[in-house]
Amino acid sequence: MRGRFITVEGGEGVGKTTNLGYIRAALENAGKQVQSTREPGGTPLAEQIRGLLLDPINTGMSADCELLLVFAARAEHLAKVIQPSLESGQWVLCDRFTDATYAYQGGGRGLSRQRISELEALVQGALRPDLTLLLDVPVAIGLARAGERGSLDRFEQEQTDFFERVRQAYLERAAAAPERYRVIDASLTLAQVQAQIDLALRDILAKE
Ligand code: Z5A
Repeated sequence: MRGRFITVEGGEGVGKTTNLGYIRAALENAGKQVQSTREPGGTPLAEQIRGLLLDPINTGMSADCELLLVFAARAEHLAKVIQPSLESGQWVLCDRFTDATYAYQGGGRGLSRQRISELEALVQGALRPDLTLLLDVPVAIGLARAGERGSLDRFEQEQTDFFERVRQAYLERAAAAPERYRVIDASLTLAQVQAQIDLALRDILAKE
């Protein structure tokens, strides 16, 4: 049986990395084989594209170049990891996917959603996540949490209004398709965040 595709999304410092291991363990405890991966990246070539996207040396990259690099990495990731894993029955747990493109390149950079959706159709065909956990925190909290790390990548150097647009784009997408998204209030304590994640996973696991 084909596996399920779960994505974890959110802006800066919302706690995706912190919670991915927890989500993986919850799925494995339910008897699922899990392939964890991330975007941009997930294959050697796509990780090289990630390097181009995040490197501050590329400040000033055109928004269209950024968009096409994101989808180039995604095409490789889908062909080499996501599709084969799903077809072999594994559950794929992905740190960011195309919702991030709508949020960062659409909301943040102001690119046309129509153009993003055309590339989405070209690269993904009908494939969409079965469940998207959107970890949501006010931008100031996320930036404060992320700011505790060292050097900033090319996206992290953006200003607060960029991240506000990213957040709004995510929330609008979640509101438009509530059957696919679970919005998690990630401003709460880790235990409270993980209780919400448990609830969200219970639904998809119950459908099996
Ligand atoms: N990007 C794009 O533009 N278009 C696309 O299509 C895709 C991606 C797919 C790389 O993403 C960049 O790619 C991303 C968008 C762009 N750029 N940005 N910005 P990434 O996922 O690799 O990088 P990130 O967004 O910078 O992730 P992050 O900052 O590492 O955030 P996080 O993983 O969500 O947070 P964290 O590291 O788990 O937590 C941050 C801190 O908060 C840490 O100290 C935790 O201990 C703490 N934390 C976490 N949860 C809590 C709670 N509940 N309470 C208190 N403290 C907490």
